[in-house]
Amino acid sequence: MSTIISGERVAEHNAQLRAGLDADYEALGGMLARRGIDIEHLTAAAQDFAVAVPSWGVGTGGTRFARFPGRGEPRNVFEKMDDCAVIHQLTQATPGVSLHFPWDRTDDPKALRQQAESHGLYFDAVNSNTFQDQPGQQHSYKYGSLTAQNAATRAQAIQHNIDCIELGRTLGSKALTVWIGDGANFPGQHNLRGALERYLSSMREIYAALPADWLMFIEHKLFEPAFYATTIADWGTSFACAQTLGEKARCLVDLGHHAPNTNIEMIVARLAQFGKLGGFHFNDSKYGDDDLDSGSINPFQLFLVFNELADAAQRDGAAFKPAYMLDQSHNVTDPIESLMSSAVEVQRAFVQAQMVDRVALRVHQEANDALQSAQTLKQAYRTDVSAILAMARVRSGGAIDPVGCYRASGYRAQAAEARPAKAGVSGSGIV
Ligand code: AOS
Ligand code: ZN
Ligand code: ZN
Ligand code: ZN
Repeated sequence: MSTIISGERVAEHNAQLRAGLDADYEALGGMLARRGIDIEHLTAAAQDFAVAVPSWGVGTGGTRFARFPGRGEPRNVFEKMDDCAVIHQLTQATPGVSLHFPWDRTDDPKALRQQAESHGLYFDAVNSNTFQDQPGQQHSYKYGSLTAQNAATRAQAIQHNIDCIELGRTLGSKALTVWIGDGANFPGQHNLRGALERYLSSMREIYAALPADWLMFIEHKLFEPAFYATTIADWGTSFACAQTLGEKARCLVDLGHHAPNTNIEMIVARLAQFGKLGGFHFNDSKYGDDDLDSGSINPFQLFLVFNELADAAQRDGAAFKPAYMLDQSHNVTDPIESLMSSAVEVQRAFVQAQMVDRVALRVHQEANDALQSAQTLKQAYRTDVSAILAMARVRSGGAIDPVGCYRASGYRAQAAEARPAKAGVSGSGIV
């Protein structure tokens, strides 16, 4: 397998930090042992954890007002894959890449797959895009895509999704994520029920094109770009559609797609209970779909989501396997640094949730001891598992401090030279 940053450089970096890590790891191991937890078990679980990186996340994002490009941004999907390879090399937590079409289109999908495999990467869910028009496109999505009034526009949007499945098949993906921007800005603009009927009829055709071992993820979002009524606005609509479409249709929860203060962990519990939790787009937000770095605003919520996932995994065993993906927009940071730290934050929440004493929790719940129930969760959440995460990385060949190692490598400066700025990089606009 080929690495982008030299293995010696990473080893050198690790050598400088190794003694400190060993001491921290031993101290943490002792503390956890007193709680009856085997640190080695957690480290092994952390090594197995994976969250996919969005191809569109390695370019600098933007808002509806402006985009301030960064240095050395990838100019095509092959360069995006190089950046993804760096993220995985240093974190050892992101072997999957989620592509977005047509942003990531290539005439040579086989070469793309080969490049990915040479870096130890694979392709996670592919995302379709019918929320903007592409040059030369016959029918505009201005008034909707899968729900459009115009049958030819709907047919075009359906065909695009089927093309995405085809491409994904060549690349080895096993799922299609469908997020549409369809909705209305004015009361009366849509017959609300009619729009959903058209959505379902379009989705049935896409569903029929899914290979037997594929899943389809329905991503809901409260608002934006539609500001009065979004067709797939909430998990209830998503669930009803997934239920109607069939076994292969599941719901995808993007953490930023809910009204502020929504109890997202409860949505996760509900979808898991009824076998419809397909996966996640992780990110964080303060107001709406801010697409900030995972764990940067509300890490406790992220932990509570993983607490529900740990509960579901315990109940349902190996059959419970939601897809984990990041979906972020990096406007003021180096996207590679943001994606590395975000992957680590998601992995942190996962490990902390493994530490919850579920037997004690049940005892407290059955005794109606609200305070001790909450304390049981807090005990896990307050435990700093950084040494476990770093040890998992070293053992898998990654970096003890991914951002530090990345900065020392000079990768961004090299990329800036190799990739001179180009206007209008696709897939790095407003997400
Ligand atoms: C949009 O808000 C959604 O989060 C989608 O997942 C979207 O496809 C992605 O953000 C890329 O634009
Ligand atoms: Zn998303
Ligand atoms: Zn979003
Ligand atoms: Zn988003």
